[in-house]
Parts: sequence; C-alpha cells; structure tokens
Amino acid sequence: MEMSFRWYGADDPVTLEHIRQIPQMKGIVSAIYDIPAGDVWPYDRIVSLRDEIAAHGMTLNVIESVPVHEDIKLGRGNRDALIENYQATIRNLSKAGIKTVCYNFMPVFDWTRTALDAALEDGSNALKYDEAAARDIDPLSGELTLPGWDLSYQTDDLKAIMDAYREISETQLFEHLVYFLERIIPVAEAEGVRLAIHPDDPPWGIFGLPRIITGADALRRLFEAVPSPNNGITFCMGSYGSNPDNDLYEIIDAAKDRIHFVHARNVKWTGDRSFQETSHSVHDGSLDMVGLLEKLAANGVTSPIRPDHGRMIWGETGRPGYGLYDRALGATYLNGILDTLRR
Ligand code: DNO
Repeated sequence: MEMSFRWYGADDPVTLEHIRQIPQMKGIVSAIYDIPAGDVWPYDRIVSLRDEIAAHGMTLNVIESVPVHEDIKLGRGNRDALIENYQATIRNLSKAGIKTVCYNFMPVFDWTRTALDAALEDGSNALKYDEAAARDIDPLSGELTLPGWDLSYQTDDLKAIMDAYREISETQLFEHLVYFLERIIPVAEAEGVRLAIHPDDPPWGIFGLPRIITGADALRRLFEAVPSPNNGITFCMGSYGSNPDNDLYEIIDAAKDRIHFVHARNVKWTGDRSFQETSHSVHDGSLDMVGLLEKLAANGVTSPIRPDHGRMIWGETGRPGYGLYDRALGATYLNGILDTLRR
C-alpha cells in the first residue's frame, strides 16, 4: 500500500515541504477546491496541481474528491448534463495520469461531528460525535461547519435542498447512485480510472437525511447493481467502524479487489451511536488497526492508504482533524505495521 497524505492545496497550513519530511511519504491526496460541484475540471489546472506536487518529490495519486452535484443525487432533470461534465473530468484526470478518484454520495453534508476539539485524557483534543448532541444541532443555523462541507449555500437554498431530500427514500437515493455509476463507470473503465466511494460518515442517517453507504449489505447491493471492478470503495475504517455493528473484516471481504483507497483512523465507541476519534494506535481506539492492515495485505490490497484524521497535539491549531503532527505520527505507525507485515 502506498503511503499518502491529504493536502488541501495552497490554503492548507500544512505545507508540502513539511509533508515530504514524514518518512516514506510517497503520495499526495488532493483536489481542486475552487471549482463548483458540477463543473468540468480543466486539464491545465489538474496538470499544475500534479506538477507542483511532483516538484516536491511526491506524486498526486488520488483525487479526494470530485464532488457529485446535489441534482445528480436528487435525480433531477438536469442530471445528464452534470454527469457528462463528471465524465469529462474523469477523462481529464486520466489524461494527466491520475487514476484513483474518491467521491461520496452523502446528501448535502459530508462527514459530521458534534464537537471539533473534545478533550482527550492525554491533554490533546479530537473530533467527537454524540448522537444526543447531534439531535440538538440545527444545520440551518450555520453554527457548525466542517472542512468537507459546501459552504456556498445560502440558508434559503440549503433549506430547499434539505426539503427536497425529505421527499426521497433511501431506495430512490440508491437508484440515483446506480444511474450515475452506470454512466460514469464505462468512462472509468475506458480510462483505467478506479472510482472509490467513501462511506457515509457517520454510517447512519443524520438531520433526517437519507444515507446509503453504511456497511457490507449496502456494498453487496452496489456491486451487484454495477459489477465492474472500477466501481470500488474507499475503505474508511473510522467511518464504517464508528458503528460497532459493522464487521470491518466482512466489509473487506465483501469489497475484495475493489478497495481502491484506504483511510486508516481509529475511533473509541463512547455510547450508542457515539464515538470519539483517537490516535491511530490499537491501544487507544476500539478498532484493531494491526488486524485490519493484516487483513488488507492478506487480501492483496496495494492501493494508496492515508492516515485519516489526527488529534490536535503539541498545541497545533488548524483544520479540524487535518493537522500535521498527529497524522504524521499515524503515517509512521502505519508504516511500521506495514513494514513488519511485509517481512
Ligand atoms: C473526511 C473525509 C471526507 C471524504 C469525502 C470523500 O475527513 O474522509 O470528507 O473526503 O467524504 O468524498
């Protein structure tokens, strides 16, 4: 598995120079953040991102993410034109040599937490999700924002979109995903691009919105509907693993050779539908990081892997979950496990 690190581009307080100093760091996971969802990513913009990363001795190996326009998820009349744009973006990425694309199909809100800096016993802080607190959050109030959220919505638009989703069942949302993939996967196949759907995080419904990529059953249904191996997943262990009912080993087996990208992160279950993120160590969280990497390696997974969210340690401030220090510790821990497994 190729060790990689997420970088948010020129605005990221974490620089490519710093990332390069993490031992054995090879890949950079990034995106072009200022292109509105639904627009085509121009080839020259992709090439300049790629070349900037290459100039720092690393490779742009995964795009996380090419966002899927809400009208595609809602199955609205203009979706075909938006899907054509997505196809064009896949072609441009492929032409620039980028062959792995992460995306998600979560309505409106990407990953969600109820606290961004909840204290841990060691004096650091980390992201946390508490179901009772989530029930009290009004997403229209703008009080809570996360790095993955699209902040371009005006409150009225946001309300209209959330209302539109209330008319849509999980079955319909799944059908809209299949409709999208039936048109994207043939292009991905022709271009040799692997699509890697990120699970819903947390893997259950929030704010009354439908969520569909939650566990092994959902994945089996997805692969049955669109059987191509290019239709794959991001195995985000922290997302799937925040539901203790999810058997992560079963998910790895269900996805087989379709695990195109791995997010390694640990969480500690703190109650019903509640968890806090921890260091990557098997001793701090509820997930068996060593066993999971062993299983991935045994299944022949060689895809890019990145340390996912870290704690904020040593006084670092910055983008919640995406500081330098703890993710760097995570990368080194993961490399230690992988090096040992390879012997
Ligand atoms: C959170 C990330 C997600 C992920 C998207 C992929 O930290 O794992 O925001 O990038 O869901 O589309």
